[in-house]
Amino acid sequence: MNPTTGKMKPIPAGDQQGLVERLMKACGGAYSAETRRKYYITGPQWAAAYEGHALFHAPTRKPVTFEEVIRQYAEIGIGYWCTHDTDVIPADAIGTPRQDEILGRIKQSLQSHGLECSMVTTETFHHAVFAASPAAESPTVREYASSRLRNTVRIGHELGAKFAVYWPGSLGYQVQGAIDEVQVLERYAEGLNAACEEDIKVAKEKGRATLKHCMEAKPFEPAAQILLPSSDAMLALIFSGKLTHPEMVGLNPEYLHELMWGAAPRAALARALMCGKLWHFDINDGYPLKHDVDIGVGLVNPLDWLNVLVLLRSHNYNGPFNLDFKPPRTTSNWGVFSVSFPTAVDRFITMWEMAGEVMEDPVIREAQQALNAGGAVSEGADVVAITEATKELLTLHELIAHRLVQILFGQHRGRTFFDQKS
Ligand code: 3MF
Ligand code: MG
Ligand code: MG
Repeated sequence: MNPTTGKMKPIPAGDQQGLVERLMKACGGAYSAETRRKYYITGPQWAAAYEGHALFHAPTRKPVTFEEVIRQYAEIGIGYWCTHDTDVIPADAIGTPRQDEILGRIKQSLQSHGLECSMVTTETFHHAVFAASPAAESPTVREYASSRLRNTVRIGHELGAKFAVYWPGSLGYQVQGAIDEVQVLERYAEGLNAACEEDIKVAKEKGRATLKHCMEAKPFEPAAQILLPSSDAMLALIFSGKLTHPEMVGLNPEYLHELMWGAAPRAALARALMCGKLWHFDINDGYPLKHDVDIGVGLVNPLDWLNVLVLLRSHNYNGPFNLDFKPPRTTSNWGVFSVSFPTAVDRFITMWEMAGEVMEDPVIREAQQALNAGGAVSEGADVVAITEATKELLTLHELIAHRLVQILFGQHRGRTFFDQKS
């Protein structure tokens, strides 16, 4: 039966929040704020304050202050907050007494709501000054970009952050030929070096540990061609010999940014883990080979997400899970905090718990042990004998995939749809 056919009585505007609230309750399965706070889940200022605007889109929501975001995160149970410098400090107030005044208000807000600032990041992609990228030809633009990065490091220490993230945004070009890519990359590395040097200095003054500097790649947008399009490209930069402190620089992969170029996100994360550089992780969802749609975690690829979390749990990833998604334009200001964020957090926690079940599952465990034990062959066996020896075992690959889907569906807990044959 299609509920959208037939004449429905219009819902008065004043009744709509109540309806959404009632259906949210009917969904059931919400975690308490206390439980949510146990996870290292971080909420960005920009995600909650996103007004729904884009190149072809006018805003659909009203501006939201950091006080409101912090208050709402606290209520939901998101224990950590992060921000770009210009999300909270207007560009013309950066580095002025106004900045100190704003930082004072942020600290007060965080403190009174029991939140911590986990991460700070520099916006080097939105303002017109970065039209030719933060590593532009003009030395004055580069010096300005460097001063912004250094300033963000100081903000990070002031707010008690442990991480600084760098998404280079417009590091690339629309039309080819004007820039020398090698030179631009070297100049970009100089900016990072300046941030690390500043960090060492400030950390010493404040008696704090240095920040973890995390690079974030995205394959397309906002430049037509991007010089560091993937986490692997970022690893090449880190290990290029151009960084003065490569030990201070790691990665902040974003799930969708890897999926966008067609990567298997799990494999991209595995390469970062192998290099000891998976320090921070932006969690969201979307589609391969499309633009950056920043959908809430688990809404598109829950099975892949389950597998990603199994990998991260298996390798003891203990960094932040940063909710870098965009509440859809169809969600209201009220809906951002009553539906978008709590449901994103709850899907994450559910998938995290399911990943634990996968790791404990006796079927998967026995299948994996058998695969790793391999088949028995006699000494000096030839290629045919070696192949034959594991032939039946390899069917377990498909069986494991089936079992993972069963866990996702809850069938391992006895969920049935109709007659289940024993
Ligand atoms: C862009 C992003 C950015 C980065 C942010 C962190 C606006 O696609 O993902 O979010 O995550 O700049 O530094
Ligand atoms: Mg994104
Ligand atoms: Mg991101």
